[in-house]
Amino acid sequence: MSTTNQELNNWIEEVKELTQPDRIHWCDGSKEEYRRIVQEMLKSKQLYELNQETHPNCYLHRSDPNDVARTEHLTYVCTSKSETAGPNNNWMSPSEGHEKVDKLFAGCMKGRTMYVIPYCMGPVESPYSRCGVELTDSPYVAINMHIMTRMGNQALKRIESEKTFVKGLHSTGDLSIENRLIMHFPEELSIKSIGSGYGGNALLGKKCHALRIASYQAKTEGWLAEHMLILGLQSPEGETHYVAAAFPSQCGKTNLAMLIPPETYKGWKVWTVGDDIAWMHLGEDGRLFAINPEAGYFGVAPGTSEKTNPNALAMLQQDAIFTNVAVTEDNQPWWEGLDEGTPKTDWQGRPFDPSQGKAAQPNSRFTVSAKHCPSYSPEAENPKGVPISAIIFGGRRPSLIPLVYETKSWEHSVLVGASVASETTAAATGKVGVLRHDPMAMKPFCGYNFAEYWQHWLSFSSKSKNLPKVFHVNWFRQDEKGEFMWPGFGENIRVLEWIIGRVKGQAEAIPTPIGYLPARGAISTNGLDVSNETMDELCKVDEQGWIGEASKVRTYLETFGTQLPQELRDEQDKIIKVTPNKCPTH
Ligand code: OXD
Ligand code: MN
Repeated sequence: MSTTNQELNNWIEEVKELTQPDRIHWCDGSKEEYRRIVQEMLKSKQLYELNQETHPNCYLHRSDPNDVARTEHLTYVCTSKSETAGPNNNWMSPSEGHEKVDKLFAGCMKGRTMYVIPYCMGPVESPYSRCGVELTDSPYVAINMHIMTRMGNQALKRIESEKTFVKGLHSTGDLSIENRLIMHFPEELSIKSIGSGYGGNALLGKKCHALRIASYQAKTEGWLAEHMLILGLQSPEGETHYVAAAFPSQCGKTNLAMLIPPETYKGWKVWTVGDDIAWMHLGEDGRLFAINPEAGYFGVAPGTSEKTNPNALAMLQQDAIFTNVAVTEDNQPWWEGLDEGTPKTDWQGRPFDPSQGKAAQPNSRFTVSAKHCPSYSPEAENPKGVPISAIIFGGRRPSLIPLVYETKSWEHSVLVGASVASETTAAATGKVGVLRHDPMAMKPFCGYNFAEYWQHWLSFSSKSKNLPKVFHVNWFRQDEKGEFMWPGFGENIRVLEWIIGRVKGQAEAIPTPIGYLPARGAISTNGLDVSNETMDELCKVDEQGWIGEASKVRTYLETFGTQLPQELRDEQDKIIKVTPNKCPTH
């Protein structure tokens, strides 16, 4: 196969010369091709068949144990000026970046097949979608890209007519950390990633393209590329409001996007548009419209259960790829948190021995087509996207941060987004449970300087009078015994109901210096085992605590120096000046 796009042909020739693959396989995106690659991987033991009676077309992949998460310290943004990348990114000059990484790519595909994967992020017909081509020597990447993107002929056709695409070069290299680099060249619209087969490092359409490169493009072109789920909340009256929510990795985006309302919420329904990434553009009426650039879910397996996410369990019964989960006696996939089954073999293929750690790797994953999700919204295929009524920020915060509050203005919203902090999780290598600043949940994913990114967010208030309302939530508050105070999961619909109530001007709130908090009783606890005292605690403002929080946030924001937008300082000053004695409790 070849293409009429000369730039693509030339680039493939260059890469061929550099990496020296034995064969080149142009992916057409057909089911037949997917099946063929799976068969080859089964033969070479890069995939294992799971129980085909309980889980038809489900397979297991086991990664190198040193390659199970994103490696942020080896991820770079290579721009001509270091200020463009900002203090939030590791930086290298493009010439140094290319030189370093090309040395690793030299001859790395000898004996291997290079897959050419044209892909489209977003519905192929959408004006907001963007294409890319990934060249990779990993068949695991090829089959995952089949699920996660619209790829093959349909994408190539669009590339040929549009004549632009992001160039992504990937090789698993020797899988060693010493020879691993994940490099982004936003000014050239290109990515070079070597030494890892892990999703976030290797499925280049996802974090590398749809967030790091796209956020840079979005800034230049006036839109937003965000680490956000998109859901539609349908009320018993049949009205649907769309919400976009940014939480750091492993903080429950997939669970919230697929929420099933509890018994007491008869007639309510959550529609899933996306679980990880939102691209948002201003519509003619000034509303923000969002598309999900992905076509599948690369979700965290541990903790996914009948209680936390029944829709996810249902969609994982067929056609899914599992990575680094454990296996039961009868060869079904297993992970911690599942109610049924016991692990026989751990994620590394050893007989399970609890003294050696968890059965499933804490960042073990599933890859599955979005179309298998019972709550998948038909609107996810709408080329125009869905209108966003509310944006939610949140993180894992055991103390201080209330269950929910609404911001006071767009400028305040940007400050609240910029102030997001969360405990680290197993999605990236490093210690878990450490509180770190993660503005807009984009710390690992913003492809340029956060100071400019906040300025970009601020600029929307002068472009539209019809922007979504903005909220902050925290599902993770703990009491003095370390127990979660809010039940979370399906019960989070109670908070969504209040949020949409605010959008409609109906739900009651109390103004405080940090924003609008739910009035007592405004969030329904009907049928819930949560006392009024706990609700009061979850919805109060601890003045001293907030002064301390504000000072930590200020210290962080000031690391961006003179580039920090003054509006963020002003917004914070407003809170600090009025906080003592002005925070009503219920
Ligand atoms: C992800 C992540 O895989 O955020 O979505 O790490
Ligand atoms: Mn994510």
